[in-house]
Amino acid sequence: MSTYEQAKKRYAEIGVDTDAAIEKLKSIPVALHCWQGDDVGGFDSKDALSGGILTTGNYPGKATTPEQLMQDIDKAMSLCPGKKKLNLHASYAIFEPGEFVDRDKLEPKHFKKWVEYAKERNMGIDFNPTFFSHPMVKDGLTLSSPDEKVRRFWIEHGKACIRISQYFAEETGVPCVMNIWAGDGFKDVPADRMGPRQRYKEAFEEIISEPHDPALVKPCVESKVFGIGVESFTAGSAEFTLSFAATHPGCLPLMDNGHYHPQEFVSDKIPALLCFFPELALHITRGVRWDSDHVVLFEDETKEMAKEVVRNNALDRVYMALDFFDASINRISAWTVGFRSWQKALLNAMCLPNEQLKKLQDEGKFTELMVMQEEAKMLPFSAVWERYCETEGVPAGAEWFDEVKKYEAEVLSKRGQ
Ligand SMILES: [Mn+2]
Repeated sequence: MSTYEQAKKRYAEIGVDTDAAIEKLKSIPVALHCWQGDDVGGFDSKDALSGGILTTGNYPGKATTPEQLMQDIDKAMSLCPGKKKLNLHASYAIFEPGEFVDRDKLEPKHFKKWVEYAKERNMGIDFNPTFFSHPMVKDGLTLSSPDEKVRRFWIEHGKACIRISQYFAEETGVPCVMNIWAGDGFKDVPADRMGPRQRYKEAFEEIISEPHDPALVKPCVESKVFGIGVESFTAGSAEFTLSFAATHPGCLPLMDNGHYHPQEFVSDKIPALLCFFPELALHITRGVRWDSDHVVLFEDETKEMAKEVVRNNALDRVYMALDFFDASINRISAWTVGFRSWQKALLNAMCLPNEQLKKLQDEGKFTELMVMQEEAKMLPFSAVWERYCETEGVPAGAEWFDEVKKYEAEVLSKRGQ
């Protein structure tokens, strides 16, 4: 018997069908974020990264053109099993030589090359207006600014992004999740906490009033606890965005697991929101002591988040996207480790005896529950993972890194930076 056949038999004994888990996972899209490839640089502005977020590190070989970024995304995706979706920021607009429009004037045509790229690869596209790294961010504020000119500029940007999201969905045939996150806030103690939030609320409302098909465009609002340089106040706090989503049908809450206090867990928040929202969205990341956006690893909280999506039968209600950026390591490896880790977490969750465990809890058999949950950690999961990778035509083990090393020698190291 092969290693997989043995593992399959072992899992069958506890009522888990590993073949079915593998087949199911192949159909579940996960969005890969373009911004790991160039440290959130984008193509539309030479402004340094700002808005409360920060990349650290200077690993050589980052993409500096759309062609390079696309080539790098292809390389990373070729090493990852599973169904992919592309996640773009508005700052990744591609202009013709000599052409430029500011963010309030962006049009679908500025993303035509991305659409062609996605269609050739049979992928949908998710989208994000870019409310940072731009001279119109005034005193750390965009949509919540008291300056009407500033606020108007960013509202027009948001509306342009709704139109572009509609274009993505129509072209690819896949709904586009459009996430609104702005780092608006104050470094020090504000005198007015409600005014900025009231303006932020009205700005959100204007943006989502832009005509769109709610079946094709899924506007989301993402919260945050604080950012670099805006430590004392964040307009889009958890209560703010959650309340907004709850009171605006068609608008989804988006939880980024780096955007809460370090002892809060998004795994616990997922089922809470599933009780109320038909759909929600996730940014999957790894915060080390703060919203550090480290590469996602196959670790406890990652596994726990995946379990909450899988065992609540919510794979078709939760839009999953990765969101991290580490400039200190090979960026293809960063993408690959992160994407593979979330795939492992989903597959692991699908290979647990979830119904049995739930039954033990409901029957108050907490001793048995602890024993079984601990024993489940030692099931031969690696054999199932290897089979999944084989059927997806990607390396099952660390040999994927040989491909990255080759790519670094042949492609990345030749980029003059
Ligand atoms: Mn995020």
